[in-house]
Amino acid sequence: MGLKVYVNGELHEKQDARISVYDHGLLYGDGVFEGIRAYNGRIFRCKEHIDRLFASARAIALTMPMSKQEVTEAIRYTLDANGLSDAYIRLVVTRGVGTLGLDPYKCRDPQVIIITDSIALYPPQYYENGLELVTVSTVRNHPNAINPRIKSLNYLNNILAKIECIQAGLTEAIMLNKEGYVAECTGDNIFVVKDGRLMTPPVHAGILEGITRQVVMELAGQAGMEALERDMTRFDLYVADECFLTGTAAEIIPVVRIDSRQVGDGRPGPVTLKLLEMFRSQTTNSAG
Ligand code: PXG
Repeated sequence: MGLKVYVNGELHEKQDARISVYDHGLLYGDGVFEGIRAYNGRIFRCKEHIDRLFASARAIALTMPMSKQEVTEAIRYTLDANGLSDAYIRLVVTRGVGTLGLDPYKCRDPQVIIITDSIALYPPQYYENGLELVTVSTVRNHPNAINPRIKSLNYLNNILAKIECIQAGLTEAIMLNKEGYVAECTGDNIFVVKDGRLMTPPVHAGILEGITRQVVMELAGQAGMEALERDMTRFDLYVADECFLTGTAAEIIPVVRIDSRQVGDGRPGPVTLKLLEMFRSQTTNSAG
């Protein structure tokens, strides 16, 4: 039996799981999503992901057709039906079927889709040798246009930045906000270590409030490190002792080169590696 996908309360074989071409999720990118992981059968930071999904939906005036508890149970149900204990969970809520016009109020039936699949892990050399990043010219969405705090189905801002870095031969891009401050990468938050302190851009810089970012700030506190949210320019990245990215898929990935400048000594740094070790012990033990 193949993979089963949850669509509005029912499981379908992957190839039979479908939604309408009149769904505004497709026609307008009108909807929200989450990317979640399960480790050893446990849904990592489940409450935080569900809360963020509901906040994203509220922000775009999409009334969720299920309660938080029902969504959580549906994720569990889908994982169990697929016999998955280590998994990537893609939770998608579309505005639903409407007319060929923008009006979201004509869409009466939001679609809830849950895909659970095996995780495409990043190659181990990313963790061993670190990543190279480049700052791209695509500016991160202005919070008063589409707030990056909304994890919406419209990811074109990030995709345009991704195209730029792939064309430069790299896999991840640094996006600045309209003021020129560092915001985040296309699918990851960014941190630097400077003089023993951890720094990451604040939410007002125009970022997704990453759940891995939050976990890392907690871990830094446990390790007795100061973790600060600070407006940063590229200068702060260039002079950092260490740099790393955080995200559900990436966990914590060291960064060793930015805009052709070596970061620190050009190797994944001790603070980054310590936080990665702490993070991995959270996901392998029961605490997550
Ligand atoms: N910034 C952006 C723009 C993201 O999309 C993060 C930061 C990190 O957030 P979390 O909560 O994951 O720590 C993200 C996360 C995918 C995929 O399949 C994307 C994300 C996460 C998981 C899967 O594209 N983005």
